Amino acid sequence: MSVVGIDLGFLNCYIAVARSGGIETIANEYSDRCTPACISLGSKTRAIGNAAKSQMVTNTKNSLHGFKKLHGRAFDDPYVQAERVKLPYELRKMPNGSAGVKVRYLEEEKTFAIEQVTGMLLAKLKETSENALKKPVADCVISIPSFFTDAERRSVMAAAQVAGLNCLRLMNETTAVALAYGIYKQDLPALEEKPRNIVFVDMGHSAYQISVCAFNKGKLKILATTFDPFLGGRNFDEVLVEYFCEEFRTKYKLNVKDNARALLRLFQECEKLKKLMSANASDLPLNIECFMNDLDVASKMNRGQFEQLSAPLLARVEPPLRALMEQAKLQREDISSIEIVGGATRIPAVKEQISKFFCKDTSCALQCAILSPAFKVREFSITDVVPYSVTLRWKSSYEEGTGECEVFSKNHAAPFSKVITFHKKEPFDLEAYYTHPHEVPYPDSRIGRFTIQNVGPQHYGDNSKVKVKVRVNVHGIFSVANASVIEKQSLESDHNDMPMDTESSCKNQGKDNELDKMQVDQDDGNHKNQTEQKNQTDEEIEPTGAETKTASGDKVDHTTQSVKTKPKVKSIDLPIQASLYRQLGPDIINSYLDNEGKMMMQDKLEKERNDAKNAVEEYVYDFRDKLCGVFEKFITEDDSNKLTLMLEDTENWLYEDGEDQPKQVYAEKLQELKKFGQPIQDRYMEHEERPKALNDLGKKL
Ligand code: ATP
Ligand code: K
Ligand code: MG
Repeated sequence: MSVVGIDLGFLNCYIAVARSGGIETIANEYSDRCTPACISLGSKTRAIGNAAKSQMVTNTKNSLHGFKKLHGRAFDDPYVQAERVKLPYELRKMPNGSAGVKVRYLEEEKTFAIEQVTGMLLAKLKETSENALKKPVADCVISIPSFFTDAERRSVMAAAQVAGLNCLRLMNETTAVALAYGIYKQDLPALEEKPRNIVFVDMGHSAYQISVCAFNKGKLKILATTFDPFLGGRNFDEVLVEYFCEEFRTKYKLNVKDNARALLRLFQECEKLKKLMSANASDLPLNIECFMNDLDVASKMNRGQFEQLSAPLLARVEPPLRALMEQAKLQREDISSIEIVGGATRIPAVKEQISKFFCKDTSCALQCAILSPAFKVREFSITDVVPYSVTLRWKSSYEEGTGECEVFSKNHAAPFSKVITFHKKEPFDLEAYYTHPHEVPYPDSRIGRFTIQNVGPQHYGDNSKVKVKVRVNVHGIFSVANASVIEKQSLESDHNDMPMDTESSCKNQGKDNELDKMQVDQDDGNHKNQTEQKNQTDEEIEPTGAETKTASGDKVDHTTQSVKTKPKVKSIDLPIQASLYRQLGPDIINSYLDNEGKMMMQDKLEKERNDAKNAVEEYVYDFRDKLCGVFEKFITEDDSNKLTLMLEDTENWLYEDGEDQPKQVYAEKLQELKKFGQPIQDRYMEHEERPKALNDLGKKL
C-alpha cells in the first residue's frame, strides 16, 4: 500500500508519492500537478479542485476557498470573524460552537463543518492519487503549518478521517520541505561529522514560516521554527485590491466592495498582476471587462509602486528571521544555505529581504520539487520541534493549592515522551495549556483536561505512586498517553524483600508536601538528585507496552538505565478520561464520513447521468456527419431523410425536455437511435472488412 504525501495548501494542494526510486507529484484529471483548494456546491453535484475554481465567479456564494485556517476554531474566534467579512460565502456557527459554512447544495440550504469541507478536498485528492497509482490509497502524510495548535491539528486529522484517509503523520510544512531537501541532497555530512544547517523559508498564500534544520546523512533535526501566521501572498493581493478599489471609486464611482462577485474578480486579476510584476518591473495593465454596472475598468501599476504600497508587509519579513537565529542560537556564518519555497517568495522584494538578512543569495531548488512528505519517511530520521511551550497544572490531592510545571519548552524536540511521577491518594486532574498565550496565534490557551482515574491510597494509607506519561506525538499533538500506579505487591510475605530506598523515598514524599508534585525526567542533562535516580529505577518497571510506543518514532526520555534487579512491585494501568479542547466526538466524525459517502455517490450518479446524456449528444453529431459521408452508400435516400429528421428531433429534445432527465431516459434514447443506426453501421463495417479480409487471406496464401 503506498503512502501519499499531501501538501494541503491554503490555495494550492499537491500530492507526492514515492515511485520508481524517486519523488513524483501526481497530476490530476486536468494534467495539473496542483489542485486548487476549492469546492463548489451545485444544485446537482459538487465540483472540487480545478472545476470548482472556474465556478468561483459564477457560483460565488457556494464556492468555498480560503478555509484552511478556520480549522479548530470557534465561530466567535476573532480570526474567524475577521475572515467572515472577507469571504464571499457565509460562515455559520456549528452546534459545538465551531466555524462552519452555509451553502445551497442540491437545491437546499446546507451547513457543513470545516472538517467536512476539507474532507471533501482530501477525498478528491485521494481519488486523484488512486487514479494515478491505479490502486486504493488509504495511508497519507498531511502537511500543516508549524504554528497550528492542537485544536487545529486535531481538526485536520478529523478531516482526513472524513475523507476515508488514515493520516500516519501530520508534518509541519517546513519540515516536509526539509525532508524533501534531505532526500534530494546526496552529499550530507556523515553522522559523526558536524551537521549542515539549512534555513527553510516558506511564504505561501496565507502564511510565512521559517525553520532552521541540522542535517546529517539520513537524519534531520529542526532546531527552531518561527512564523508570521498572517503574512502571505494574499496580503499582497489585498494591498493591490485596496488600491484599485479606491481608484475605481473616484475614477468610475464604483463601490466594488459592495459587490462580492466584482470583488472576487478584482482579487483574481490582482493576483495575476502581482505575479506578472515579479517578472517585469515596468508598467503593467489591469483591464477588466464588464466589471460592474456594465462598465469596463482599466488601470496600471509597476513594481516600484507595488513595493511602496506593500512596504508595511515587507517590513514583516525580517523579524521572524531574526527570532529564528536567536532561538537557535546561531550566527549567519553557521548557515550553509537558505532554501526558499512557497509562491509568495517569488516576489522580488520578499526574496531581497531574506537574502539581505542572511547576507547570502537564496536558493530555490525545491521550488518546483514540491513537498514529498511520504517519501522514505521511515528511512529518514526526523526530529521536529514543539512550537509552543506546554504547561501541566494539577490539583494537589490533600491541599487546596494547585501545582504546575512546564512539561515541554518551546522548540523542544518532538515527538517526545516524558514520565512524571505523582504521589496521590485519589483521582486527580491534569490540565494542559500553552504556557505563553500571547505567543500563540489562537485565542484560547487550553489544550485539554486529563483525569487520572482509579487512584486510591496504598495499604497503609500512604500515597500511591502514579506514573504519568505525557507526550507530544508524531502529529505534534500533546496528550497524556498513559498513567499507571506502582503497587507494592503482597506486602506481608515480601516485607523483608521490600527495597528500603523505595520506602524511604515514599516517606520523604509524605513528609514534604512540596514533593507531592512530580519529577519530570528532563532531557536537558540536568543532574538528578538521589531520589530522582531511584525514580528512574522505577522507570524500568513501567509496562513495556509504553516503551513499544517508541517504535512509532517517540523518544522516551531515559536519563539513566538501571541494571538493578526489579523490586517486587507491579504496575497497573489507570484509565484516563480526556476532554480535549474543541475535539470532535467519534460519532460526529462518523456521521460526516457517512455523509461524505452519500455526497460521493450523488456525484457519481450525476456524472453517470451526464455521461449518458453526452453519449446521446455525441451519437447525434457523429451519425449526422457520417450520414453525409461514409454511410451515404449504405442507406436509401428515404431512410436517410427519416434518420436525419430523427437526429434533429433528438438534438432539439436535448435542449428542451431532454435537458434534465434521469440516466435511464438517455440510455433508452440512445438505444432507440441505435435501433435505426446499427444496421447501417453494420453494413458499412461489413463492406470495410471484406476487402481487408480478402487481402489478409491473399497474404496468407
Ligand atoms: P499556504 O502555504 O499559505 O497554505 P499555499 O501553499 O497554497 O498557501 P503557495 O502555492 O505556496 O501557497 O503560493 C501561492 C501564493 O504565491 C499566491 O499568493 C500566489 O499569488 C503567489 N505566487 C505564485 N507565483 C508567484 C509569482 N511568480 N510572483 C508572486 N507571487 C506568486
Ligand atoms: K501549497
Ligand atoms: Mg504552502
